[in-house]
This record gives sequence, structure tokens and C-alpha cells, in this order.
Amino acid sequence: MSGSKGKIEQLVVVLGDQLSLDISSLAQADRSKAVVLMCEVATEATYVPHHKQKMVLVFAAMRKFAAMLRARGWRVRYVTIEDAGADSSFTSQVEEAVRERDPARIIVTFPGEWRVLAETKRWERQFNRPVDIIDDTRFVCPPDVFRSWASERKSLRMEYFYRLMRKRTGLLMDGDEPAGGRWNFDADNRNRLPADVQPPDRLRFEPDKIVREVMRLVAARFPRHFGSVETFAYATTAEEAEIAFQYFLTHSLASFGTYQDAMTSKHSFVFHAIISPYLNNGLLDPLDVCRRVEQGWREGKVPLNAAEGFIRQIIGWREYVRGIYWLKMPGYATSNALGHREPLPAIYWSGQSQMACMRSVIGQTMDYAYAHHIQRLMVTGNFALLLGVEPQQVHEWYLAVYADAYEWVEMPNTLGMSQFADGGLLGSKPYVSSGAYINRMSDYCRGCIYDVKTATEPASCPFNALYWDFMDRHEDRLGRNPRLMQPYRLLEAMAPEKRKAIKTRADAIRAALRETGDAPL
Ligand code: FAD
Ligand code: DLZ
Ligand code: SF4
Repeated sequence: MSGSKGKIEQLVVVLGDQLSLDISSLAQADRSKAVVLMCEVATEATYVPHHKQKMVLVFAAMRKFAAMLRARGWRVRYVTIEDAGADSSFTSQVEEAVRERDPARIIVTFPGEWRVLAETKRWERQFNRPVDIIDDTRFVCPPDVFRSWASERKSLRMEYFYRLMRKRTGLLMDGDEPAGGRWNFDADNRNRLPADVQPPDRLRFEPDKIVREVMRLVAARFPRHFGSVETFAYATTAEEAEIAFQYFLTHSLASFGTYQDAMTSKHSFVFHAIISPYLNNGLLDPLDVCRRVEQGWREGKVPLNAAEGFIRQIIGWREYVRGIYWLKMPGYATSNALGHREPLPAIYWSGQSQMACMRSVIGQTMDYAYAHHIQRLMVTGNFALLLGVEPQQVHEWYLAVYADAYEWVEMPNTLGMSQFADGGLLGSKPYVSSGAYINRMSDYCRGCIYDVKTATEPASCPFNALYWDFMDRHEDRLGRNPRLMQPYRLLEAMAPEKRKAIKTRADAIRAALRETGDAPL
């Protein structure tokens, strides 16, 4: 901890995912009159069993950011997790700072979680002084703009919101028209990874002294948290994050769109950017990365399908899920439209499964705190949805295990997009598939003990029986969905004995997962 004693004008609270030099709280503050408070606290460290690498990233990046602020003349009061008490929280640390420095006002940028916003809103009364909660200007769409967009329409489809964001930012626009004459080039982005296409190695940032210290600390204090700490290789400063982004621009962006949905056990990252942790904690600026991707296309270095696909993820999906989060919280957290109640199987925490796809995706999640979008959606998410796992348990898992997981972005992706728990607010149909989709988009099935072509025989791919059983169980709710006409027609045409065999196999899979922790043969 540091900072001299005595009354101050402003206490600026900078949270662990607000590590941007131009964050609105710092922009509003006066360096000569303010003390910046940054704190590693027990409540944040333990509200889910965060992946050890996520914790190393948060703490190391916070420590380095604090050092940078000091070098730029800010007074910083930094509390480490060793100094903070076992029941420390943002509020307990603000309370101590208020007691010691008696600030005239408290300034904080709008937090990324409803829970933390509720906490900051209590400070004004609790500490009897003004608290400015300022908009987070790192986002293109403020929550009230999203709210008014949503209030004007019945269906909140991302595609229309995305067009609005294209117009608002001017990204990939030629006047009022979308560049290339189309808003969306997704149809060009569904390829499997051919054997002769080699994605680049992941760029590793070797741990320096600060990172190594935090790695030791996290391993010692949080041994029961998810994942391993040894393979940590994330960037922990804005300069390093910039290098990571440039590496993506040079080595991966051109192929990003084409192989966006491809999965392979040989390469965990394919042509993905691996920048979400930095966009979400403030080390990279979302609009800046989009502008530079557009520039790559305008200079003829990047195909339009890749540039558009990438920009859509950031000003489309990323902004859209944040809008949904703030529109629908706090009720959103408990949504469970399909009434699912199964426990999350033990394989999600152990990674030990006979299913090659689950083993591979959960295994890389343990090693790198990373899986790309289709792995999250169509392997681990798909399996939990087919099984009927209680969505809140799925949400807790995703919030814990990925380095980029903060509730505003994770929850709508999990409860909405992946688990259909919001009943179709985010997606017009559930993202479910049998093993055939995984087989088409990956090499997992080739090395799997299960047979991806069968559903009811011994050693049949568990996704197959569970897929038809899911359709069967939810026929009342989903049977008239025009986007599910084809599977429901096939289900109708299925012989009753086959339907019964599917149910028997699906029940056996569920029972085995509950009892032994893995799917049966
Ligand atoms: P790329 O595939 O290279 O995409 C580029 C960027 O686009 C990402 O860095 C990310 O900022 C943005 N992006 C892409 N898809 C989405 C999306 N659906 N929502 C928001 N942003 C998106 N993303 C998170 O940042 N944090 C989460 O906690 C998170 N949880 C998820 C949970 C589930 C169940 C699912 C299906 C998706 C989740 N995502 C989450 C979205 C997506 O999987 C990740 O953003 C992406 O895998 C990050 O890897 P990347 O940087 O290599 O992304
Ligand atoms: C994720 C996380 C963790 C593990 N620890 C801290 C912490 O000790 N201090 C902190 O400021 N932030 C931490 N974070 C990120 C916060 O949970 C995040 O800032 C809030 O979710 C914002 O709403
Ligand atoms: Fe996964 Fe089924 Fe393929 Fe095995 S056969 S890898 S369980 S989809």
C-alpha cells in the first residue's frame, strides 16, 4: 500500500477490468487532487473458482497498471491480496480509504457487473459523500441507447443492432451503404480446417518477475481453483497486448473468417485473435482494433469476409450482449425457460472424459483458460444444453474457467445464446446439434472411442441420442419453430421403437454422468 496521509479531493476507484489509461474515471479526475484506489480483494477472487491463469492475468495486469499510473504522476493506493483481509471487498477497501483520506467525492467508471454496480450505488449513503458513477466510454453503445433501440422493436435480433453500430461507427461503410454491398459475409465462413493448412503458433509472453511472483501467490493461495498456472502466457500490459494484436493482424486475420468455426485437437487457437481478455480488461481498445482491421482491408491486405466477420464480433455481438445484460438484469440471472435441472457433470471440472471432443475442449480450457467461440457453443455448451443442465451451473462454469470471463459478456452468451434459458431473446432457436456437426467441423471424432454415426447402439456418440431426446422432450415448446422444421419432421418419421431406444440411451447417459461423472459406452 502507498500514498501519504491527509484529506484529499477525489478518490478514484479503478477496478480490475478498467485498466485503460483513458478510462472515464481517470479522465474526469484531477491528478493533483486525487488518489487512485486499486485493490485485490477476497470477494472478487472467490465469487467463482476463477481459473488460476485468469487470476494471474487480473492481478499482474493490475499491479503493472498501478506502477504505470505512478510513473505518470498519479498517487495510487494499491492493496494486494496478501494485505487485504480474508473478508475484504471493494466496499471494505473504499471504507478504509475514506477513513484515512476523507475524500470530498468518490469517482468510479460504470462497472461490468450488476452485483458490483449495486455495491457502488450504496457508497453514497454509506460514506455520506457524492459518488460519481461515470459511463464506460470504451463501449460504442451506452446502455440507455440500447434500451431505447430495444424499446422500439419486438424482436431484438443482433443483425439489426449490428447495422446500427456500423452506421454509428462508420466502420466498413461506403457512405450509407455497407462496404462490398452486403452487411454480413458469414455464409463464406463455415470451412473445416484442411490438413495442409497450418495455423500460427500462439504468441507467448514469457512471465517476468512480477508475473512469476503472482503465479506463485495464486498457486499457493488458490490451489483448488480451476486449471493450471504453469502454462501462463498472456500479455499483462497494454504494450504486450498491442504486440498480441499485431501478431493476429499479421498471421491470422486473413484466414480468420474462413476457419472461424473450425475445431481441431491439434491446435487450440486456430486463426482466432486471442484478444478478448485484453479487450475486456482494458489493455486493448475495441474501436481501435476494429479501425485497424478495416484499414487492413482497405489497403488490400485482408479479405472483406475476414474483416467484416471480425468487426461484427466486436461492434455487433460484443456490444449487443452487453446491451442485453444491462437491459435484462437482475432477472436475467435466474432465467431457465426450458426448466432444466440436471447437475453439471464432473467432467467439466476434471476434463477427464471418454468423449474426445469434451476432453479436448475442457483440456485446453484447463491449460490455457481459452476455447474459441464454436468450441464453447457447440461442444461444452451444446452438451450441457442437450443434457438439460441447470443453466445457472453452466453460467458459473463459464464465468470461472475463461480468462476473458466477466459477467456482462459471459452471462448473455451462456444463458442466452448457449443455453436458450431466456426462451429465445438472443437466438431464434437453441444452438443444439448431434455429433454430425462436431464431426463436420473438427477432427475430434476420428480419435474418439464413440461412433459418431450411431445413436442407440453401445458406444454410440452421446450427442446423438441426447440430441433427439432433447427434441422429443421439448416438442411442445420448439415443435412449431420454423427453423426446427427439418429435425421435427425426421422425429415424426422415426419408428416408435427407435424413439424409445433413444430415450433409454439418453436416460442411461444422464444416469452415468450423475453417478460416475462420465458418459457410458
Ligand atoms: P475471436 O474469435 O478472434 O473474435 C474476436 C473478438 O470478437 C473477441 O476477442 C471478442 O471480443 C469478440 N467476440 C466474438 N464473439 C463474441 C460474442 N459472442 N460475444 C462477445 N464478444 C464476442 N466472450 C468473452 O469475451 N467473455 C466471455 O466470458 C465469453 N463467454 C462465452 C460463453 C459462451 C457459452 C459462448 C458461446 C461464448 C462466450 N464468449 C465470451 C464469446 C466468444 O467465445 C469469445 O469472445 C471468443 O472466443 C474470444 O476469443 P478470441 O479473442 O480469440 O475471439
Ligand atoms: C475477476 C477479478 C478478480 C479475480 N479479482 C479482482 C480483484 O481482486 N480486484 C479487482 O478490482 N477486480 C478483480 N476482478 C475483476 C472484477 O471482478 C471486475 O472488475 C468486476 O467484475 C467489475 O464489475
Ligand atoms: Fe464428440 Fe461424439 Fe465425436 Fe466422440 S464421436 S468426439 S463424443 S461428437
